Amino acid sequence: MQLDVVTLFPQWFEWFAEQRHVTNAIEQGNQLRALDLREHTPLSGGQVDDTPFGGGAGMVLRVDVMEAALRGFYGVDPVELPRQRRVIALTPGGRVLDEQLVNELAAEPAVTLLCGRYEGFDERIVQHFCSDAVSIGRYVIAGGELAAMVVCDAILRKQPGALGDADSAVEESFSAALEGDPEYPHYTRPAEFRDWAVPDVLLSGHHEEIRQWRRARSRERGAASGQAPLS
Ligand code: 6GU
Repeated sequence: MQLDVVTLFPQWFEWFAEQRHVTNAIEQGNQLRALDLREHTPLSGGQVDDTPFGGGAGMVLRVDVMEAALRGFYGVDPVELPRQRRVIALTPGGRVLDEQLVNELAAEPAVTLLCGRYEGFDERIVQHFCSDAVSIGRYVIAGGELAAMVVCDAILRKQPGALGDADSAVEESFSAALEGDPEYPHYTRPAEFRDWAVPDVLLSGHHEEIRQWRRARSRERGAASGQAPLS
């Protein structure tokens, strides 16, 4: 897939792009680009934002600047863009990212993530250039960049060949294999440590009993988390 991030801080993504599952995904033919929102700005001095109409705190990313950026990167009128690829505004008020949305995005051939800063986007950006607005949770962080990295990480690790062990994404938290429940607890050596025992069943070698024990612990965690399982 082609994954683009439009950001005022493209250099932040250099570190991210060096992470193993990301380099693996790229070697498998996926693409990750951090595109500089300022590169095509029509305003002087690299200006990208402005004060909000109606007053209030903070600065708002300008629609003309985003239009110029998207037109510059993709060579089309950006109103056409949501028909060609998923274009996602990262904003705290958006659809909350979960495993279902990650799976949906991971299956797309092309996704563009727009990072908000300051008070966010001029609403016309979201309305006319985007297919979706996505949030990584019900709290506010200073900008969309870290949210974009979360989305990129979640999507790229789903790409074939991204993880060292192909099975690690099969039976993991929230997967269909666990019916949407969180993962069961893991233990490794040493089997004896202080007086904290490893559950006997895991040392028993009885694969079916282990499977049942894990499924039960996974269900308990799902119930305790208060989150509905996958439909
Ligand atoms: Cl996508 N952006 C910001 N600024 N804060 C957030 C968020 C996004 N998702 C949760 N909080």
